[in-house]
Amino acid sequence: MRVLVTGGAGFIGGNFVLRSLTTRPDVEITVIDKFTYAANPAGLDSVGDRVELVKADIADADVVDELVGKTDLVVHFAADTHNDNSLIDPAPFVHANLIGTFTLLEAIRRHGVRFHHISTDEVYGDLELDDPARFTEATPYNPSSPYSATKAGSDLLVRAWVRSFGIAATISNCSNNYGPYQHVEKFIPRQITNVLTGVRPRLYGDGRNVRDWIHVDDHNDAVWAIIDRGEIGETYLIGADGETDNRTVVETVLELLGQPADAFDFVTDRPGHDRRYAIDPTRLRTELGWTPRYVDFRSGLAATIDWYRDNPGWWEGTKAATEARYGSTEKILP
Ligand code: NAD
Ligand code: TDX
Repeated sequence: MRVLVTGGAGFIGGNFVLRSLTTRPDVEITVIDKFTYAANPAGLDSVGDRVELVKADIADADVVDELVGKTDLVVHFAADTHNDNSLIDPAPFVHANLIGTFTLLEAIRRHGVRFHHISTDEVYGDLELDDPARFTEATPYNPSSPYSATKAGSDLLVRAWVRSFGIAATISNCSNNYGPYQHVEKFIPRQITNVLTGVRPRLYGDGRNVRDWIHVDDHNDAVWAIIDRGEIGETYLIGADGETDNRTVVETVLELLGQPADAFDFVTDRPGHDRRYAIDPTRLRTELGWTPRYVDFRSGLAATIDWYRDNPGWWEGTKAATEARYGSTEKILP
């Protein structure tokens, strides 16, 4: 099977490529990636010539048409992905997430190729801390940030192309991922690499916001379950019952790195900061038989800390610039 992976030089797409080479000996992979600031192709160093890498924008209709025309399946990870950046400059988010997805869908329609669209639970907005509800496939869309609004728009484009043009597509909306090869701008790698470089972790607001953490390999195994056994035109939510508040995550990182649990700072909150995300993954578990392998968040986090400690060469080059960007907007609260 020939698979075109968009955004395969990023965090989740890169892990998808690495894992698929082991779990799926029958696949031949081509990656299309623009290699934005978020890409780090060093993660793919070990794949040699088993993967073809194409440096291009998914909004480039000619390149996309040619690549889609010679594949059996497109798994679409490419996106601009960091909420904080979308609050400073939303333009690249509209370009990659909306125009890029539209460009892919038009090629999919022309060539009749199977499409799987990767999306996020942020399209549903947020939940109160004391709300017993979790997001399901029936939850109405209510995105908060420019990032999540463009992801919601991209999901709706896919749904319309299924209904109006009959393309063979599925969609998954996953909760917050953690694991190796995640950019140091994101919460968990930022705090781990802060401690490793002697900087105190930074918690937005009151630190009580909740995210539903899932290991990136569990996410990617669920993606394959949907590609193999999912119903065309359907949406599946991916989550691993990992609800944890941000302060607990930071305290655990500090403890696992041998630091006092209170050695962190509170900083200015993110504007419009979503309070809580929580996924009900019943459909994925009961209909497709998927179960997560990483059920203990603390040990998954410990393994992730080990990975960042053992691979400084992968992240050191981007750390200073990332912190300089944060430094221009955030202030330590008294
Ligand atoms: P990432 O930022 O680490 O990687 C994104 C990749 O897409 C980068 O390699 C970048 O170069 C590439 N890219 C960006 N714009 C492009 C363009 N116009 N053309 C081609 N390539 C382009 O992101 P990630 O965390 O790996 O997220 C991957 C996907 O998963 C995204 O669609 C995101 O919305 C979704 N998602 C992420 C999470 C999470 O917790 N990280 C959770 C749920 C869903
Ligand atoms: O330094 C920080 N301090 C802090 O308290 C950073 C970077 C974040 N936070 C908070 C904000 C969130 O409540 O931690 C939480 C997680 O933040 P991010 O890693 O920026 O993730 P989030 O905004 O939840 O979005 C992520 O999950 C869904 C991904 O970045 C998205 O791409 C994905 O769709």
